[in-house]
Amino acid sequence: MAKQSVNFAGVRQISRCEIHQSIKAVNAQRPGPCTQQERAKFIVVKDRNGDDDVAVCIQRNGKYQWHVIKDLEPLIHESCKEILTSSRNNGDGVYQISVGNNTVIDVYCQMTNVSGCKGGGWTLAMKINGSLSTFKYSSSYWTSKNAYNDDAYGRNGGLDNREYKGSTYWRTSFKEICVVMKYGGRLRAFSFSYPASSLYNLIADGNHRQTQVGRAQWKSLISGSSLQLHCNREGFNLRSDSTLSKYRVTVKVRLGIIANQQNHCDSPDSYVGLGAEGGWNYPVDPNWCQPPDKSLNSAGNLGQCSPDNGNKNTKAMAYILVR
Ligand SMILES: [Ca+2]
Repeated sequence: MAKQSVNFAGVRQISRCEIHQSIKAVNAQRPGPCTQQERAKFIVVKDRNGDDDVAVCIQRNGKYQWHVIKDLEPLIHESCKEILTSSRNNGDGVYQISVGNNTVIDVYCQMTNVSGCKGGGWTLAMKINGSLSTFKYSSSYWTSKNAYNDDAYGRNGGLDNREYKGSTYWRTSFKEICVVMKYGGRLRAFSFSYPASSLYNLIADGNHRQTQVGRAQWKSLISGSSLQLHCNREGFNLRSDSTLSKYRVTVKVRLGIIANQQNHCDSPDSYVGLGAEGGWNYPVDPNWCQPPDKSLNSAGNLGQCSPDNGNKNTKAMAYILVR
C-alpha cells in the first residue's frame, strides 16, 4: 500500500497503512473497550449520521478504550493560542481547553484582532464594569480563586457588558497580556509581554510589579483621558508609598497607571486602570481634593487635583486577556 500522509488534527502524522481496515458499526460517541495489544492502533468508526470518524486505542484511568480523536482535541489544547493554529479554530467564541488531570473547562477565545492586541489566540480572564464595585481594589476576587459568572451567561458574549472572572485567572499561564477598555462604544487595547504562571500569581499577593508600557499607552485606553503629571507608577498593585494617615484617601489600582500632582508617589489622586478605588475614608475624608463625583469608577479614568486634561471620572468596561 502506498504511504499517504494524513494529519489528524495535529495529534501526529500517521500513514493510511496504520489504520485498521475494519469499520466498527458502533456509536462513535461510545466506541467501547480495546485491548493492550491494540494500543496506539487506529480504527474507523461510524457516527450517528453514518459518517466516518477515526478512533485510537489508548489507556486512560487504567482502562484501554477506543477514543474518537476529535473528542480528544480539548485534551490536547491548553490555550486559545494552541487552538488558533489548529483545525478547531472557528473564530471568536467559547472553546474547551485542558487544564490538566483530564479536566476540561470552557473559555472564551478572542481569535481575531482587538484594536492594538494583534494576532488572536487570546484567552479571556476578566470583564469589569467600571460603574460597579464587584472588582474594586479591595474586592476579594483579586486575592482568591473564586470565579464570578464563570458560566454561559458571563462567558459566551465575549467582549460584552457582563462582568466575569474565569478560572483562567488562576489556571492559565501566559507570555503576554492584552488590556482592553470600552468607552463611548469604542474598544481600545494594547498588549505587552509579561510571562507568568497566572494572573493570580501576579496580583493576589498585593506586591507592586512594574510594567514598561508607558504613560501615553495607558492614557490611550480612554479617549480624552486625564492624569496628573508626576509619580507615573504603572503595573500591578499600585498604591501610595506612604502609610501616613493624611494619605489614606489616595487611589489604588490593580492594573494600570497612577499619578500625582506632587513630585512623589505619596499621594496619587489620578489613574487609568482597572480594579480601582479611592482610599479608606473616601468619600467623606476632607483631604480628598474635589473629584468630579462621589461614585468612583472601578475601571476607567479618574482625573483630579491638577490633571493634564481636566477632571474626569470615566467609567469604562475593562477586559483582561492573556496569551
Ligand atoms: Ca496628591
